[in-house]
Parts: sequence; structure tokens; C-alpha cells
Amino acid sequence: MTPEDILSHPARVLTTAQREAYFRDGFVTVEGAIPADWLEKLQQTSDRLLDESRGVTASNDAYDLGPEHGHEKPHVRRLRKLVDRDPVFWDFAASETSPLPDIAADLVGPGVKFHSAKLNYKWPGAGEVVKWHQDIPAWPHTNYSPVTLGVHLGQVTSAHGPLICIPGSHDGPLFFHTDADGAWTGTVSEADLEAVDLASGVEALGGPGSLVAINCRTLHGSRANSSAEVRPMALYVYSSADAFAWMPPPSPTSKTGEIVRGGPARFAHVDPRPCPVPPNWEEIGYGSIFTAQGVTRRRRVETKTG
Ligand SMILES: O=C(O)CCC(=O)C(=O)O
Repeated sequence: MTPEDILSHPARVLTTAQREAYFRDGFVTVEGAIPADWLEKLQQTSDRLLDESRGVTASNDAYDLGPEHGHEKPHVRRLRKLVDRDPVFWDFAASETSPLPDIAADLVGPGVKFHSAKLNYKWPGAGEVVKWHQDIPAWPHTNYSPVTLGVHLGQVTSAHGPLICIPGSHDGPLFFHTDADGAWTGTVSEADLEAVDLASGVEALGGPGSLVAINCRTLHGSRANSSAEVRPMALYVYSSADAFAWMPPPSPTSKTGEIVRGGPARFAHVDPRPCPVPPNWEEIGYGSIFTAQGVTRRRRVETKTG
């Protein structure tokens, strides 16, 4: 579906201005998107799983652990395959009472397919950055409807290492996310970034329950958390029902491919714009963006905001 087709369907949760901003800029932030009862359930479940991580000593299917992880001080960088960690996370992704799939429908059209979900934590002092990247080169689809809905479980200010999106980059080129030898790096090369106006980046800020929707082509990243609090952000990916993955997903869940709103598509929508071919994750495995990118400080983003 084109943006015009999608906008011709009545909005369920977002305003017309928010939907139009998403299609114009490639992202939109929405303050107060998630009601308090849902937020509380998500926060409590996240806290419990963080507590349970104290007994885990190495990264596994559930936890991506940072180098400082220990029983006394959990350092979980990511909860993987979120919808398989606790039923609350799948209810939030799919149930009739959750606003999340309706927000997705406002951005991809009435037929909504679930792709994947994770919860990224960013710990104060850990120096974790997410380097500039686009999402779709890691999990290409027949079209560019996939959208990531990032839900802030805590307050996010400039100091918390917020997501930063480059406006309009979804209409620009798709970049390789590989090094000179063709090995996957999960990030755009310094040479390619020379052509990008990184200073135009917009921070996705907001209180607990705020949301940022990012199109799969939009260039984005985040710098280290320099605040005193952890920054937990749940990231749910959906596509239109007529989008089909043409390579194995990096982090398949038991729910990947489920239709959560509307019905299955009878035709695939194929967008002619080319997409680089990622590694076959089924063959080489996928850790997380932190393991792919390495955890290094990123000069460009740090320079931007001092
Ligand atoms: O957690 C972040 O700040 C960025 C997340 C992200 O872009 C990703 O995991 O692909």
C-alpha cells in the first residue's frame, strides 16, 4: 500500500498530523501513547526478568549480556525475542485491548503482520552506543512498510542516549552495512556517512509510555547514556500483511509472521527499490546489534550534542 492508500483508512490511535509526519520524515514521536495500565505491566515484567538475569552467567536466547553483568549488578543489554519471554509482551503486541497493533495499522494499513520484538536497556556509564544504521538491510522484505515501534518504559531525555533519527532518510538510499571485505558490521560506513546531514538528527524524547515509530529505511542510532538511570525501550516490529521477508529473520520468535490486525494478504506488494542482501542468519546466527557493531563510543553523535 502507498502512504496515500494507508491514510485513506480512518486513524485508530494516531492523529492525521502524526501519520503524515511519519510518512514525511520517516519517523514520529508520540507522547503518552501507552496507557498507564499497560505501561505498569510492561515495567513490572521487565523488572522481574532483569532480576532473574542475576542467575545467568552468559548470553543466551533470552539475554544479551554486557561485559559488566553479574549477580550483584545485572548488565542486560537486550532481552531477546521479547514475545517469548512472558505472555504480557505478546498480549501487548497483539491483543484486542492493546493500542500497539492499532498504532501499527495507522502506519502500515489495516492488515498488520508481527515480525519481532526486543527490549533494549542502556545502562548509565556502560558507554553503549548504537551506531548509525537502517533496519531493513538486516531483514529485507518485499516492500518497505516495516515499522519499529519503540516504547519508552522510563523517562528519556537527551542525557539518556535517546534514539536519533535523520529526517527524510527513508526516501534516500539504502546503505550497505558491511566492511570492505563484505562482512556484516550492522552499521553504515564512515565514507557513506560523509554524504548524510547527521546534524539534522532529531532525538526521540519523552516520558514513560511515549513512543517513537521508525520506518525500516530511516537512518538512526543512539549515543551512550550519560544520565544516572537505565533507559529501557521495548522495540516491536510490524509490517503490512502484504510484505514478505525474502531472507531468514535474524531473531525469529514463535509469533513471527502472525497477523495481528485484519487478514492475510492475497497479493504480495513488491516495491522495486533495491535492497542489499544480508548474510543468511540461519547459517551464521545473529547475536544482537551490540555484538554486531561492537560497543564503542561514536564520535559523530557525541559531537552533535556536545
Ligand atoms: O536502543 C537503541 O538506542 C537503538 C535500537 C536500535 O536501533 C536497534 O536495536 O536496532
